[in-house]
Formats: sequence, C-alpha cells, structure tokens
Amino acid sequence: MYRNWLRKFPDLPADFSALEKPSDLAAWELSQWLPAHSFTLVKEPDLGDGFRISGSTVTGGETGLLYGVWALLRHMQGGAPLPAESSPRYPLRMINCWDNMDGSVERGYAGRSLFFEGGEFAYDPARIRHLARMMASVGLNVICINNVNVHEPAQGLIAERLPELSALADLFRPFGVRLMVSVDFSMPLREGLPTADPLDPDVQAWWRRTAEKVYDEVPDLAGFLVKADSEGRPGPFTYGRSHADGANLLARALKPFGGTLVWRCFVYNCRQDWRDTATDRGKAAFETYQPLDGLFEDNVILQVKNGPFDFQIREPLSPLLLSMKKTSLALEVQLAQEYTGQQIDLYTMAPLWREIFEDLPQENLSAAAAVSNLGRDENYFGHPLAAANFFGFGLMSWNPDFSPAESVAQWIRLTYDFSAEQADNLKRWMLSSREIYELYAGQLGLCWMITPHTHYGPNPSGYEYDLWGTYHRASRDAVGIDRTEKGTGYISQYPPELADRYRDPETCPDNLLLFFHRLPYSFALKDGCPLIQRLYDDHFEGAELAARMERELTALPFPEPDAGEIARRAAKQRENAQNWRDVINTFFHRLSGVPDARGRKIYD
Ligand code: GCW
Repeated sequence: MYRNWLRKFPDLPADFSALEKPSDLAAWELSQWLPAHSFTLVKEPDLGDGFRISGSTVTGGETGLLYGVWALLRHMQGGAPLPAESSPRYPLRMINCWDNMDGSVERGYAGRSLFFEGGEFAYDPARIRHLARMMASVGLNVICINNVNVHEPAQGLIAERLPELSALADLFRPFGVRLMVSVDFSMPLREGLPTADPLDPDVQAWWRRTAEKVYDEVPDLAGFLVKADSEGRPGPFTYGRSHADGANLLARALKPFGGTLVWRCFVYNCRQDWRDTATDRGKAAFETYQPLDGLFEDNVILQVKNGPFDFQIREPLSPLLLSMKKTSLALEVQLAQEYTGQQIDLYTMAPLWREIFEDLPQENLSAAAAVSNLGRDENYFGHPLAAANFFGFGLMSWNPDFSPAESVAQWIRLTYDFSAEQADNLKRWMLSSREIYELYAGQLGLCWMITPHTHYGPNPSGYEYDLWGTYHRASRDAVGIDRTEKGTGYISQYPPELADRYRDPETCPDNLLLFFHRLPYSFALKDGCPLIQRLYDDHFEGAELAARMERELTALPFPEPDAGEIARRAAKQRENAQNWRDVINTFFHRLSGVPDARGRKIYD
C-alpha cells in the first residue's frame, strides 16, 4: 500500500484487537522503532492532547501520548526539532470531506470517495486506518466524512445508517480521530415533521431525540457540521429565523453529549444581477453574522472561509474573522485545489496559511478546518506533492507559528531519500509554487478569471455576466472593483488600521490592489510599472517559471510511481500556464489596445 510520508514506517498490524485507544497505539508505534525498554510512556490524563518529552520519558494525556510519540518519530526519521513540551493551539483540527454517498467527491481531484460508493458505505479498512495514522502523525483529530451539501442518502447517516457510522468510527478511534457528520437542516421534514422551524418545540424535541440516538451508537462523535441557507441548502431563513436560532437548535441537542455544532458562514446571494454594482458578495458573511455576535450557545463554532469570497488565489482575510469577539470561530481553508490547479498544478499552501495565521487574532479561534484533498487514488492526493498540504495543515493547525519552510522540509525528508541539494531544490520549487501559480492564473488580487463551474483553466469573461456575484469588471480603461466607501463600502467591515491600509492604493499591497480598487491601466504600481504592463509581465514570467519548474522537477530522482505522476502533471502545468498567459494577455490587450512594452507575442 502507498504510504505517503509514512513510507519509512512499518505497516500497521492486521489485528487491532489489542489496540483500542491512542495510548495503546502510541506504545505500538514506539515499540516498532525503539527497543521496548528505552522509552517510557507515562499517562497524565489532564494533559489531554498535550505531551512532555524529557530524557527517555514521554508524558501525555490519552491522545497526547500518541502525539508525543509522533513528535519523537518525526524527529528521528524526518529530522524535526524535538519539543520538550507541546500542546495544540486549537482543540479541533479538522478535515472536512466533501464526499457524496454515490462515491463522487465534490471538488475532489484525487479519485472517488474513500468512504462511499453506490449509495453505500464502501471502504477498505486498511486504507482507512492508514489515513487515520497519517492524521495522527501530524496531530489532526476530527474528520467530517460527508459533503456539506447533504444529498440523499447521506441524510440517513444520522438515522438508519448509524450502525455503519459506528463501525467506521471504531476504525478511527485508536488514532485519536473522531468523526463528524454534515447534517441537513431540513432533516425533520424527511422524518415526517411538518416543519423544520428552529423555534418549533416538536422540531427541538426531534433534534434532541436524534442526538441521543446518534450518541448511543457513536459516543465520541465530534458533532455536526452544517451548511445552511447557502447555495440552495435549506436553513432557518425559510422560517424567518436567524442563524443564531438555527445553530442553537442543533447545539442544544448536542450539548448533553459534549458534541460541537460547527456552522458554516458561507452565506451569500447566489442569484445576483451583474448589472447591480451596489451589491458586493464579499460583504455578505459579515452582514449576516456580525450582528449575532454573542448570541450563540457555547458549543457552537462558526466556521469562516479564510477570505470573503471563496478560496481565490489571493483574497484578504475575511473581516468576519476579525470581528466576532464573543463567538468561537473556526478558520476554514481548502486543501482541495479547486481554484488553484486541482492537484495537477503544483500549489503548496503553507506560505498562504502563514500569512493568514499572522493576521488572525487567536483569542476566540478554537478550530482549524481544511476541506479535504483526499481520494481513492493510490497515493490519496492525486499529485504526490499535494500530500505536503495535508501534512503541513496538520502541523500548522497544531502550531500556527510553525514555519512553512520547515514543514515542507520535514515532509520531503520523511517522503524521499534525497541528497541535501536535491531536497533543497524541491523545497524551493514547492515554496515558490503558490507565487508561480499566482503569476499566470491571477495576480494583483484579480479574482474570477477562471472557467465557470469546473474552475479549471482561464475564461476571463466566464463569470462576468453570471449570477454568482463574482466580477472583475474589466473595461477598455480600467479593471477591478472599488470596495472603498466610494464604491461598495466593503472596506469599512475591517478594523480601522487595516481599512486605512487598504483604502489608499499607495499603501494597499500590490497583490491585493485590484481586489480593493478599480484602476486605470496606466496606474503606476509601487515599482513604477504601469498596471497593464505588470499584467503582461507576470503572465510571461509565470509561464516561463512553470516551464523551468517542469525541467527541474523531472530531473529529480523521484521513485516510481511518483516520478511518472509528477512528470505528467508538470507537463500539463506548463501547458496550462501558457494557456493562461495567452488568454489573459490577449483579453487585456484587446480591451486596452496597449502593446507590450517588450514586444513579446500577444495574440490578436
Ligand atoms: O464555491 C463553492 C464550491 C462548492 C462548495 C461550496 C461550499 C460544497 O464550488 O462546490 O460546495 O463552495 O464551500 O459550500
């Protein structure tokens, strides 16, 4: 079996009867590596996920022992620095799978679902255990197994499918990983109630009974995840109720069992008229949730995407993450490379998360969630190097100060037997891959130049006259959207210092310029380069770098099957980058009529 960054570790045993809990597994992992007597494991339950390593003793809580052992193993095998003590910054470190029970994966780029096929549970227990081991090795502790768009028969996961859910939970449990399920807000209707109104006493009683049955079968379920009133999903708005009413309904049902209700804040009008320039989709989440701050039960976590739109190549931090002082929050990022090359183009995310975490107030952030990039492909991730995103997310949701360079270096050392020079070369390309992608697929904070629906490849007018609220409004003279108070007013959702920084094009970082401003093509950027010339230059440079990256990556001695996969994907990426370059350059050239100052080929 393909083992990713655990390839140098021994196989898990086939018989798990003696390995019921994380501390059992901690002892087993250690015994494979070190003579049994050289390390002692001491359980100190109060430490929870945390651990201490001193001399030849690892002290930790039930799960902390397993994380402590993995810290030790990553140190021995991957050269990671060994902490004397450590505990995670966020109690919940979650992977959100968008898997449907028919076996498809929404925005999945690594094959079909690892859990489902043909409307049924269908999995290989050995692969599930391996996935759980990968999670434990980097401190991840929750997996939501089904799509937030809950299509039948997935509603049944909390009804007639409970025994199967319980069997899957048993596989994850020894690794300290708890299951979560996405539930549908209108579930009471499915079960015969006339309404799903959160203030209706029968609905409340129904959710309480349901939670009781669920926890009878899966006593350590992490909780429910909900996408409500978003992109056609049902929600409390149907009944004229607020999202605090909706979230609290489920939270109260889960509370007696210690369950958490994770409520996504991805709410916006997806039927906008492109002619309406006053409405700004970016403002929607803040407008919906900020007035509700303080009204949520204490086991509610509001899960907010990192940016105000939708995992675009470059977005500013969502202002909602900066403004909910009395509510627990989860940061949501996307490992699935929906808008960033779909696990064909190389796009290493740790540098992106570093920026996000740097700007993020930590006080009420209690969880980090990542939309999964997993699938049934042999290597789980499609692109062999996309595994580093899963790995890095684990390390950075344990410790958001973790260095992106160290996370990538550690992953490479664990995964491949490279010389220092080869490893360095790979690390350099991985760490610069995000900027390379940005150069050819969207720079200066310019979003939505992508092909609608598939979200792969360039189509600069594709979303322009559509109803999704996703416009760049490029014209003959100018491009971008004015989001200052003179425009849509989005900027006023930020705390004053940030708003001040973004408001003035002179102080707004170039890489967000067209997100916040509408500027003429002649506008001089910080280095004096006219805007239109930068658009051309970046696209030429991005395509050149993608070609160079292909040459250098394919010269590295990757073992098979990785070598073949990487070569195929790097070649496709080179073609993609050329296509982006030509389509976008021609688009702007046709609009503006401005020639490239360096006389390079732009198609008419
Ligand atoms: O942008 C959209 C994606 C949808 C996804 C949605 C979400 C699960 O294109 O596929 O649906 O985001 O985050 O809910």
